[in-house]
Amino acid sequence: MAVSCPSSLSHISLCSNSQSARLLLTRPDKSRFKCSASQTGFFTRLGRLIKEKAKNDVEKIFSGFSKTRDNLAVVDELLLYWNLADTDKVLDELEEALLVSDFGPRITIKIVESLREDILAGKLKSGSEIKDALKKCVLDLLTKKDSKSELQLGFRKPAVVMVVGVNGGGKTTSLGKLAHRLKKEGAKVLMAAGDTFRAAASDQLEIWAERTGCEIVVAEGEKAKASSVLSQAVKRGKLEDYDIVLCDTSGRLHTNYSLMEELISCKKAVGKVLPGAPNEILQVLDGTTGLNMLPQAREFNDVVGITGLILTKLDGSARGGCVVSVVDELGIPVKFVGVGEGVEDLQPFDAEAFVNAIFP
Ligand SMILES: Nc1nc2c(ncn2[C@@H]2O[C@H](COP(=O)(O)OP(=O)(O)OP(=O)(O)O)[C@@H](O)[C@H]2O)c(=O)[nH]1
Ligand SMILES: [Mg+2]
Repeated sequence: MAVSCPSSLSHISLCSNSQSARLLLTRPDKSRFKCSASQTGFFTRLGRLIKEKAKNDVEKIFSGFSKTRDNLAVVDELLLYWNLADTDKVLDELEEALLVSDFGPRITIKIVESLREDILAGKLKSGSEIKDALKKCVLDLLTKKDSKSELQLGFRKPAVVMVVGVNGGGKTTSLGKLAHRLKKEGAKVLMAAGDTFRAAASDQLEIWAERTGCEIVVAEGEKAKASSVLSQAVKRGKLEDYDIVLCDTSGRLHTNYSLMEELISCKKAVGKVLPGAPNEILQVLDGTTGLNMLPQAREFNDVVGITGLILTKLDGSARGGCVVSVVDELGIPVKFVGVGEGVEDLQPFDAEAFVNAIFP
């Protein structure tokens, strides 16, 4: 297994050349955080820092939801002239607006019926009170599950994050953008090119490695197994004191049994090198696929246990309601949203900002 280092060190073999590994271990790297034993909160802090920064960037996060905003603009019109006698008609139209925005039938009914109950009980007496209740209802749905939207990186280095999902959803791109964010916070990041199916896949990740100034472990030879690339990367991460190893994987259909089995081997291989790893298995879901993402997420979750979601392409034709459906139906937190193809276009998910963005 060769380990490719695009920056200063070219092709060393970790297995056969432990001398190189030792050299790398002692190489000073001033730019990164120090993580002493007393700083057990290093990873917690890293996850939180990233989240806080995003709050400054709310507009950018949800500029992509213009379609959703248009669909939901009807809510303001409906509520502006609302009076008690029109309740059924207004709630019917609200239901339609939510469905068109991909809220999904289950959630839509939940929201509309809870509003109806409060209106009839006299708790909501004006259009603006109904809108506030609607926003609160959506926010509650997004936050009620006791799930953490910050990255959970554990307390031991290196933390290992696997990125999984169906073909073309944005795994490699999201991994690159995530590496950029983590690097900016001072973490020492290693990438692992675990997509061994497509010849061009590791080239694509190498471009991201160069762009973000990260090192990368790639497969040696065409027949290398994904699980062995990932386990080599985690070994190197351990030996060379990396903070985080980000593992890319091949796109696979959730209905393809043997490919899903391969994902289990990847997870096991990583855990063998570092018990407890991976710390996070993030599933990438393409926001433009709407509610079709639900069965994908369910299947991946059943097979490998998904710890967080990255919803991509929200800058495109995605409809925001699917975010609510995914969180409610699966109980898995959305940790990041992809809002473009650039290096900065991955934002931590902030439920409150999201609700304010779709119901301005
Ligand atoms: N507009 C937009 N495009 C994105 C986003 N994320 C990824 N893409 C694009 O989607 C395409 C597929 O992205 P990849 O990262 O290669 O997807 P993947 O899941 O790794 O694909 P496979 O490895 O083939 O399964 C690329 O053209 C990306 O630039 C996003 O948030 N917004
Ligand atoms: Mg890929």
